Amino acid sequence: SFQKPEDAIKYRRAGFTVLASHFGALGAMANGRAPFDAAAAARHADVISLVSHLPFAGFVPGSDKGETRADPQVWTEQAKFKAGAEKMQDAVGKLAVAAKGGNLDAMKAAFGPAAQTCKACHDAYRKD
Ligand code: ASC
Repeated sequence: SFQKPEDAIKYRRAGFTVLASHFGALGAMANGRAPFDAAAAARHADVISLVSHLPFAGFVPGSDKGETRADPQVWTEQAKFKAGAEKMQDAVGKLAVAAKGGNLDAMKAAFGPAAQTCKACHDAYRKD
C-alpha cells in the first residue's frame, strides 16, 4: 500500500520505466538493431517477466490526478484494464520463454505480439 496517491503514481511509473528499458533492449536484439547476446536476452527476459506484474498495484483509487498520463477509464473499466494487463503479462511470459531458450527466431516471433499488448493499453488507457 502507499502513503499517498503520488507514491502510487511514482511506483507504477518507475515500474513501467524499468519495463520499457529492458523491453527496448530485448527489442533491439529482436529487430536486429543490436547483436544477439543470448545471456543478456535471458537476463532482460527475467526482469521483464517479473516487472510486468508490478506496476498495476500502483493504480489505486484516487491516483488518477497528479503527475500521470493514466486515463480515467483505468478506474471506470477496471475489469477491462486488468484483462489488458494480464494479456501483456502472458505475452511477455511467452517472450521470456523464447528468450531464455536462446533461439533468436523464436524471440523475434514472440516480440511483436508482446509489443502489441503494450500498445493496446497505451492506446486505450494513456493520454496523448
Ligand atoms: C517499447 C516501449 C513500449 C512498447 C510499445 C510497443 O519498447 O517502451 O511502450 O515497446 O512502444 O508498441
